[in-house]
Amino acid sequence: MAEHVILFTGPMGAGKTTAIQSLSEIEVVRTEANNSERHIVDKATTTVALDYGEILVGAQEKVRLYGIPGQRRFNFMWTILKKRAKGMVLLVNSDSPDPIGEMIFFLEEFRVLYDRGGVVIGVTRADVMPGPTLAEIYDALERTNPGLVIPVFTVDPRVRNQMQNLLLTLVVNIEMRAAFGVPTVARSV
Ligand SMILES: Nc1nc2c(ncn2[C@@H]2O[C@H](COP(=O)(O)OP(=O)(O)OP(=O)(O)O)[C@@H](O)[C@H]2O)c(=O)[nH]1
Ligand SMILES: [Mg+2]
Repeated sequence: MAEHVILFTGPMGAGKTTAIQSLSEIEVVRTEANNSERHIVDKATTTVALDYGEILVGAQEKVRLYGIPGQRRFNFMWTILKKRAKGMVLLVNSDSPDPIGEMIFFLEEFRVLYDRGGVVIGVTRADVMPGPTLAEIYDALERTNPGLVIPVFTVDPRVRNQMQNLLLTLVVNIEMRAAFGVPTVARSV
């Protein structure tokens, strides 16, 4: 059975745990603890180690879904989770103080996942607060990472079919690049 290992990244409160919960066909492994930083993101709990779920796509391809803790103080887990993954769903909440800055930060931090497979970006919580437009996001990507092909969607991680579309786009991207050997762009020249 073919298999994909996908990492959900992005800042605290972007919706990584929610997205994996929406997608997974097995009971999700979650490591939630009380959120001591409610002044920064007002939610009851936060991931402290990882999330894990699974979903089958296409002809019996298993996709392993891992989520990182968004808080920087748990970034030792980022190093561990980064090792196995072959693609990334980067979620950025549009009500963050600096959505574009967060997006560029996580893309830089997990850039190896683009080189190994591919990346899609989901802009979340746009119903809570309108953030940057898709055009502004593509401009920022082109400025900071010229030549990379990264689809961007506005999504609500609570809605399963929106997350399925995002995930399938990533899987198709990864498989096309593997099949046709699309080169990855050099970091900077
Ligand atoms: N209204 C609205 N709520 C959303 C949306 N996306 C996520 N949420 C909510 O925002 C919160 C996101 O929390 P989590 O899924 O725990 O976020 P996380 O990225 O796992 O955060 P950490 O584990 O702390 O890094 C949840 O309460 C979601 O229900 C959205 O598009 N709209
Ligand atoms: Mg989480």
